[in-house]
Amino acid sequence: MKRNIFDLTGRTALVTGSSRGLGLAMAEGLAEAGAALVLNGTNAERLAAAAKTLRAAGHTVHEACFDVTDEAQVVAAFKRFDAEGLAIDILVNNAGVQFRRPMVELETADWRRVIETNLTSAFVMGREAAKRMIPRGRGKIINIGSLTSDLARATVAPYTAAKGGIKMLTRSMTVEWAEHGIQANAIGPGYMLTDMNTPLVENKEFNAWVIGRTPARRWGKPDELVGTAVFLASSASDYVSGQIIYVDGGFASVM
Ligand code: GCO
Repeated sequence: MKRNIFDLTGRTALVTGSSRGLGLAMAEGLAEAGAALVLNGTNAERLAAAAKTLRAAGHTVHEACFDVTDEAQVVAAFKRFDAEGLAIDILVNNAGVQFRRPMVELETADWRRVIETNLTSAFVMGREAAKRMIPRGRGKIINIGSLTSDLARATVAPYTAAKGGIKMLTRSMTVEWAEHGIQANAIGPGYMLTDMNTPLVENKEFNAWVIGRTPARRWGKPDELVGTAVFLASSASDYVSGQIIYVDGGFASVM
């Protein structure tokens, strides 16, 4: 029987920021497709709780508690993976923060923090992963973008700049690494029901705007990213690279 091209059995997936929210939802979906997981976060207790739940579901889960914005911690983490014989086949750069403030009121330190977390960390993680993927001749990198990878909204300039950068970093990864069997792509989530967006959901005016502006007339659910994540993590996407796939209820496609 022809192999299931979406099967991730035998592959190991590292998902940054995966103790909750979109990262945890995608990690669970990759595990259900057969992948072993490396969960990442900076809160050891939250990470352990997420790992316990996924292990209880029968999945193979490693925990990697480190800060993706700290280059030394990232380099050390990959050296630990090397020492443990843990080959990262799939990297999902999901870790991110949001900070909403008009630019004229925005401190440079807050700008830098968002850029470091949402963009620079994806570069550093990607570089360390690619150093190991290139000799193996294969790898999957999935960068998590946003509607703001293409569309700007007021008060989220650093997030928008970072997510726009994620789209072009994905293409830079493609131009340098595709010949080595690495496919780098991005997912652009629409307005999703996450902790980060709770203030928006609870704001009646903003909630009404999202519902009216989104053709599907609803917020997205984190597990609605799983299908695209599994596709981009699997051999089904071996000839796809440099793309950003919007999972947004149609938001980015209409005026
Ligand atoms: C915001 C939201 C958005 C969404 C998402 C949309 O303040 O507008 O946080 O940025 O989270 O990124 O794709």
